[in-house]
Amino acid sequence: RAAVELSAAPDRAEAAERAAQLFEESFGYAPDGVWSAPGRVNIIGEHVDYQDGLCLPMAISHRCFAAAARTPTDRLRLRSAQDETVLDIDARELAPGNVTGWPAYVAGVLWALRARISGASTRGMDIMIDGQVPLGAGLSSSAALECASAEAIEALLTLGTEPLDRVRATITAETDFAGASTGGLDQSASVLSREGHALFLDCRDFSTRPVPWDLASQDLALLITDTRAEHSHVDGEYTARRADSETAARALEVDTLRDADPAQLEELLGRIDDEVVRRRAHHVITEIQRVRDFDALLAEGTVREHVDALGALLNASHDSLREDYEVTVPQLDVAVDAARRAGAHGARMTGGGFGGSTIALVEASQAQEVAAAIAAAFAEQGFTAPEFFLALPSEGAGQDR
Ligand code: GAF
Repeated sequence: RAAVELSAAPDRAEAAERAAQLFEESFGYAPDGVWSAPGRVNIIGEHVDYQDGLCLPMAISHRCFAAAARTPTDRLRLRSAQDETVLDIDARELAPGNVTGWPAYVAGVLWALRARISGASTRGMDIMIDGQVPLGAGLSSSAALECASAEAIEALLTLGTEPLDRVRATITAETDFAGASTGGLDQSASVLSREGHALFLDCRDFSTRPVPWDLASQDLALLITDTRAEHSHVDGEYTARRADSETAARALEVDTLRDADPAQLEELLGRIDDEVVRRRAHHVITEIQRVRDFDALLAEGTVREHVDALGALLNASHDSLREDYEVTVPQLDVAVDAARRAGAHGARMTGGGFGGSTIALVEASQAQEVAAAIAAAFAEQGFTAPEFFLALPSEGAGQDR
């Protein structure tokens, strides 16, 4: 089989330098600083964040950079290295609906952060975005954009917010300003992740705990496959799944499915009349339990020591998302099947689904082979060629220079 490329993210320091240069070329003066935030993969705990569930994401090495400066005007001026759309708006007049496209994800953060702080400055700023998280790959390029912007805005306006305030503001920006539904998984991962660790996230209160996830020292790797099947969860399917899970919670007379006891699963499911809603509930309740089980294994030993059991949980998560939650597409299923057949310990889709990426837990020495097997399966099916990355657990949002 032909060797495939496992793409690496650009070097962080070099990318920050580039963002500063782009700012200077575009605005004609040097920025006050450069801030960045990473994309993420979710290792396990999918489509549970909006039901107060548990998730285990990690930040990846691909980041979005924001070079920015405070200005003595009232204007918010936004530019991007990836898109020609520019924004130049009176910063005092930001309101949901008056900014569209990618700038809404930045302007919305300014709007949401200011709303949290009484008497916050409304002075203007210039921001140049350089997004290095692959777009449309389900790796949270929009959360990275929001969270890099939040770091820059916090620093420029010295608002005094804590990381968790920024998580909440970026969620509000996405749901109330940009108009895309989201449960908070992506923003939490982008802001709160620690290098070398996965992030145990309790979506009930967004409390977190770093979980050691150093695969490289254990000769293991997490292979990301961007299936290149365009995904978009601004569309109706994501909203429909949320609605189904809310219907299930009402049928079970709980606030959210987090409160449904997995030990009573069969009895609880028996109380849901609608067959589709019952399957949706089955996914959410069992997925939250899988995160507990995954976390318990990691608390008890290394990934290497529990690699088979961890892999089995990843597989079960994908199968549940395919059969019960119905958020996979053929590209996701083919990538997962090919990875498993090529010897991955476990593989699953990651993120919202309907396209996007998969992850596979593999022996480091077999990453190439597994990627080649996925590429071959895609060629056989006539799918667009996928792209591959290694997921290295990276640091959350912060200042670069
Ligand atoms: C998308 C959403 F933005 C997240 O909030 C989460 O619901 C995820 O899909 C599914 O786990 O990434």
